[in-house]
Amino acid sequence: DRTVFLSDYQPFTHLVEQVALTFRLSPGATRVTARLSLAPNPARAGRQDLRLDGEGLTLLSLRLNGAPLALTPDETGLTIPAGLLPDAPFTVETEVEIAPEANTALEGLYMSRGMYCTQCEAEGFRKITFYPDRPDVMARFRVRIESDLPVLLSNGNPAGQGPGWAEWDDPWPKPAYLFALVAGDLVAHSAPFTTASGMPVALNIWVRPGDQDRCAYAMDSLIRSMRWDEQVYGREYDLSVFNIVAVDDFNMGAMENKGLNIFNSKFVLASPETATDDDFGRIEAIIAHEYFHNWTGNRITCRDWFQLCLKEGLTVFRDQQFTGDMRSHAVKRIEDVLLLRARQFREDGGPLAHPVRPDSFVEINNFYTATVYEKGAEVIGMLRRLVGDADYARALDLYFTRHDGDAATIEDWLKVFEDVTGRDLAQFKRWYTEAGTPVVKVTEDWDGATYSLTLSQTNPPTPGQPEKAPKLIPVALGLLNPNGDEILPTTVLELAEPTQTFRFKTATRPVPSILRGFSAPVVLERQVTPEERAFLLAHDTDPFNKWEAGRALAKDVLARMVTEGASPGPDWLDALARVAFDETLDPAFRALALRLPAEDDMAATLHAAGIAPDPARIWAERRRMAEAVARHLAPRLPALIDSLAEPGPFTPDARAAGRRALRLAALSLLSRVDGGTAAAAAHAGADNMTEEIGSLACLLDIGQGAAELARFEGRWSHDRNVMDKWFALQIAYAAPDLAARVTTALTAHPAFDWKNPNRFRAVIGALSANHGGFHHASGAGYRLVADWLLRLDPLNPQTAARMSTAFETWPRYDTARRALVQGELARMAGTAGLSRDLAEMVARMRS
Ligand code: BAL
Ligand code: ZN
Repeated sequence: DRTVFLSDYQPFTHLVEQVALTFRLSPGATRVTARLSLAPNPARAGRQDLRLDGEGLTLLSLRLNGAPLALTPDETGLTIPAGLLPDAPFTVETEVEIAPEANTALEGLYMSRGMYCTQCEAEGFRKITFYPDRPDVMARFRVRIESDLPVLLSNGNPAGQGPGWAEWDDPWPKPAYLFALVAGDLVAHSAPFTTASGMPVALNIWVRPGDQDRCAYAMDSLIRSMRWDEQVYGREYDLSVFNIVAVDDFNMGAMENKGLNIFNSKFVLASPETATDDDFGRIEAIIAHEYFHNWTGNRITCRDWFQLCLKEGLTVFRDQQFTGDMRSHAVKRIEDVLLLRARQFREDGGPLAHPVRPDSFVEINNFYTATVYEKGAEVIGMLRRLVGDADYARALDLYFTRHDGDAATIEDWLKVFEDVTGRDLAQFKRWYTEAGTPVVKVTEDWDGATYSLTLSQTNPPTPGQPEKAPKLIPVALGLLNPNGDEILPTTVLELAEPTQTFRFKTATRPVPSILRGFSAPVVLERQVTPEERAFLLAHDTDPFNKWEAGRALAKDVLARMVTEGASPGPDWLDALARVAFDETLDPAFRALALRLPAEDDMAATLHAAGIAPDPARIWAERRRMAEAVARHLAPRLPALIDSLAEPGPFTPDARAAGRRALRLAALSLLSRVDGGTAAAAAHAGADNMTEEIGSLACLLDIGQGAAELARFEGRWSHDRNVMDKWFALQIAYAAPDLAARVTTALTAHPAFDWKNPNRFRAVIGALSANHGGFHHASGAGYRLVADWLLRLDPLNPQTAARMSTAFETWPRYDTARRALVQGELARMAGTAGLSRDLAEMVARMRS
């Protein structure tokens, strides 16, 4: 059992002052020499063995203070016994051999189409050399790379180069997980930057020759991120160069290695012809996220991997703020909550639920989750609401001055808030230590003079945490009077007890707008009439709750369609039409309001109401709902579509993107009544990928588009990122009965390179995201996904394990489906040689 516990933490036995690495690159036999300058750690009493992590390394030589040592590593590392070690600073030198071309796990040093690159977070550095591979060991790295490839990059500042070699020196002590190396035939898209205090920085985005004209948006996003962090958080960049490299084979979105960010190419490369508005938005957000890590993650890192949310929650929160400032806070908040509910609430309500700060793990790669990231960001948003903007800013300043250069903990983080505000945050800390989504029930009363709002919280049991104490929940409240005037502007109530009543003097019975801005990641339960929801949709001054009211109405309607065979009534359709055609509202907001509830969301909602969801029925009723909306809005859709046409060349800004989003939402509805005429015309005339693929989706959704799909493939077969969209779209729009068959056919396509994580996710991930198809009563969806996970696992356990979360929702469904999922989980668990990654996930989902 390799379970690691937070409670077992001890500082490392030694300090690493300096690391000198030399790489002699060769695809099958790369030599890595490492010279570590070490000293006993005064925090650990007595003489200690030195344990260096190392996996899959062929040890060629080992020296202690220059003298050869004959020691044999074990499966996971190398121990130099205390008896051999001096009680003073000393050096350890190793030479190892590794084979990057044979590294299919994409962790450590590997190759992606002829270029070398690395991924070390969380524990990949141990696959490169023997080293204390833990984040609290921070050292200065100097790196020499020897290779004939033209571009040789590592962290820090350039320290010399010549034919066949380059050296890099990183002045900032860092943990090994932030190490990076890239070597390849690359070209740079470059730009200069000057920091607020006048330091020049060379910015480079390195890509394959031919891709350099698709970096402008990423570069612009980087420059805006750097300026924003100076202006909003007072954080400047701290090296003379900042390099970003785009690679095609990557397990994650991107990685914040110090001074050398490595990105999945799909989050760098963009042109109007190849990238959608969503792609542009994600590129901006991920470039910002990785850049912001330079302070929240790199300058201040995590003491141990249990503290992962310290850097991830905070950095997600920061990138959300940035996107809000760049685009629209209202739209960004709605999109973030949609994602939070779709991913994190789903995780928190199932067998994989874990606290934002877990207290044990088998494989840390399995904890890069929506809970650590997205709920981690929500927790910071709550903290900011509780202390206010000014104290949040003061606390962050204190965090940066107090902990710069530290490997810190959640306790350190909360302490700066306590010190700045004088508040005791012990109760608030439960958000970090307890899993599960709290449910807040609302009852209310008005006696003619006083309005009483009673809030009660329950904290559901989660794996390993049957009982929970009440949390401190900030509930942002506004009150409207019946003519729509706001009589109480947004006020933060602090719900700390199991039940609390809040009273407000008012001579009219108010309509409450509760949990404005989604002020806490909770489920709100309240009996609300459709009339009141429609009132809030029309009048709420809080844009999130205005959208939420419409959302709740739509979910109520769809739930009744699924459970009672009801039909959408005119009140809801009229309310929706009013928003759709309200020109005073942001088009992006209107597009979001027109988005129908997702099938997976409906399944969760029905399950919460005690009803086993029938995926086929949800799919069919959701289509019937879309058709009813389409018929109701149809007469005004052509004019709306025309009015949203963008004259002039494509721009990726939020305003233009919002207009395209609404135009495509309208086009999708119109397709249901015009037989696809308008969508086919839009597709033929599209001059950007947003409209090209958006109109194709409209056609696929009504069972058309075969010719367009074929033409699309012919046009884009040379572009991997665009072809991922082609694969995913066909599966996303396949009807439940066809989804597994369409997927199987696409896995036989010559371009289905299943070892490439993006392509694997585009196909197998698309099937698991097709709710009706994945949960098909035949079990074909479950079987196909499990087959492919088992095939991928020996090569790339990290991606296989992450994608296994498709199965986490099984407790929602009927006995037959549960048995089918349990059968697949048992089959996976019983497979010989299953990776630690996938084994842990499967075990957690079975229990
Ligand atoms: N640190 C892993 C990638 C990211 O969250 O930025
Ligand atoms: Zn991150």
